[in-house]
Amino acid sequence: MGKVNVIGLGYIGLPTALMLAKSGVQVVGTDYNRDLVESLSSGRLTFEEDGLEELFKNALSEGIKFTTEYQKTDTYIIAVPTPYISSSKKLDPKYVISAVNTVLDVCEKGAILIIESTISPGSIDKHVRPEIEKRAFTLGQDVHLVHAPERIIPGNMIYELEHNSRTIGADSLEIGEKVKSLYSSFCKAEIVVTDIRSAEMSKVVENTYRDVNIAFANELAKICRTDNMDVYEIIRIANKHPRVNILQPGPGVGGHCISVDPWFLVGDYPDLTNLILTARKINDSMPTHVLGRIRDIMREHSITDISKIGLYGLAYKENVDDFRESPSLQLLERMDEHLAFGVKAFDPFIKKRIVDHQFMNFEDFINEIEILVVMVGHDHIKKNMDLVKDKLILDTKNIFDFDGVYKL
Ligand code: SAJ
Repeated sequence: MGKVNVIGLGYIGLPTALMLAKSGVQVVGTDYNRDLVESLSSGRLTFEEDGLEELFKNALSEGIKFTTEYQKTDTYIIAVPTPYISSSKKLDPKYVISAVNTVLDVCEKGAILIIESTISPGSIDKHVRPEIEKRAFTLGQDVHLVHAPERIIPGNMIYELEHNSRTIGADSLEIGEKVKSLYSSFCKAEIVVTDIRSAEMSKVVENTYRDVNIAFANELAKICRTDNMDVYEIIRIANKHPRVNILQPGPGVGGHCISVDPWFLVGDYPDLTNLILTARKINDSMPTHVLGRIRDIMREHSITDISKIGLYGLAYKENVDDFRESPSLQLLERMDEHLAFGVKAFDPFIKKRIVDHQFMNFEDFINEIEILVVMVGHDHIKKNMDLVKDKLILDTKNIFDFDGVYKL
């Protein structure tokens, strides 16, 4: 294999490109965002992630390059966004299609196009193969398609790139094995080679499994609330059983993966997805459940002023700065629909203003509120518990263990 051209330098493409480079593979990273390319070329990272800084330095010293141009080579990794259309719940493959077409403009004969972006099952057959055929390329000769879905979790990406098992879906075993050996340059775990449809489907199934499990935990939280039982204690005990592993309830499910991928199955198999659809609905109902809990606390303490409520955490989960589909944003949207304005918000990871009444300083935020609603369990709040002890606290993440704290 010659040099690898990684297309799309976001949350997945960049760490993958850096890992390959660090492992001695010749890598060029391409992104159409000029500012991003300039930033990376001058040694500035574009997002925060544990261990990314060091990896970046290593990759730079191994000679990784960043550009807006697609390279002429025989191996491409495409990690562009796959947005989903919220009205139809379908995937929008436009960035993948345009990346594939641009690769076809420049690639060498026999090139391998590895698609890492999460796609709905069947997308390669439906959207990618026809593009290639339209251009009169013969699949399996002029160009080979591979789907190698990523599995890394924001917050622990670098570790997981090296230690998570991976799936490679290819049309032929020979190409599958070739790509497997490329990924083995940095991935120390098992790499399974399969066909493309199985790779697409297993990726979506993994995230759907997690969504359904979280929905179960959230439903238990609601049941326990009505009868004053401690859901965390119950899950803790149930999980002692060797074949039970219930996840944790929370204020909702955010991020660009678990709250999105199950919809692909619902969209494509509407008559067969009762459980999956119900799980989605339960998880989407959690911000409203949190609102109900806030209302309970306000009533109990005769608080009527909404501006006394402070949401802690705007990110979709702990210790990341990604706020896509975050439960806090979902909650604020629902309040907005009910003309309930003025809730304050703070997130130590989010340095730009994304909502009204957002504070940039934690102490100022705390001084202004009476009810602290912990939506995200960042380490920051765990270290600052002393500062909030005199507040009414609704802890949706079960991180406070002192008396008087309200839970989900
Ligand atoms: N959450 C709960 N309860 C839990 C665990 C999570 O409410 O017990 C919530 C989180 O707070 C968050 C959401 O679920 O709002 C999703 O967070 P997550 O940490 O479970 O997962 P993601 O979305 O960051 O990453 C997932 C991972 N998939 C699986 O674990 C099956 C990751 O491995 C994938 O690479 C990623 O999706 C992806 O890109 O598809």
